[in-house]
Amino acid sequence: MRNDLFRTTLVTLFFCCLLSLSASAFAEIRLEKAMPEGGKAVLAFDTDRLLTMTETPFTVELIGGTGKILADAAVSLHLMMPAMAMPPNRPKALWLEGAYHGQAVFTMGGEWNAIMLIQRPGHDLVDLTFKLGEIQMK
Ligand SMILES: [Cu+2]
Repeated sequence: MRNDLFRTTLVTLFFCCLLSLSASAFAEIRLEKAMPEGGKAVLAFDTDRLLTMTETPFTVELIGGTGKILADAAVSLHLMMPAMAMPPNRPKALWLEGAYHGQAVFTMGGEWNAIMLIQRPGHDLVDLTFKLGEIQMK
C-alpha cells in the first residue's frame, strides 16, 4: 500500500518533469514582419521570456514572396531602447541549416526594439523594426 503511493508519486513527478521540459524546449517568442519586396521575416527568440544580461539565442527566417527561403542575406539586429541612447548592440545572425542564428544580450531593463538589417546582393538594405516590449531585470 505504502509502496503503491510512493510509486504513484514518482510517476506523477516524472511526468511533471517531462511536461515542463518539453514546454521549455518549445517555448519561444516569435515575431513576424512583412518585407517590402514581398514575403516575410520571422524573428524568434529561444525563450518564453526575455531577461536582461542573458545570452539569448535567436533565429531569423527570411521567406521570399514565392515562399522560398532566402539564404543569401547578411543579417544583423540593431538592439536599441527607444527611450535613450545606448552603446551599440548589433549581434550578427549567421546562416546555418535554413535560418540565420545569433545571440542577443539586453543590457538594461526597460523597453527595447530590435531593428533587423537585411542586406541581399543586388537589393536595397531593408530595415524592419520589431517591438520587443518591456524586458525585465534578470
Ligand atoms: Cu537603456
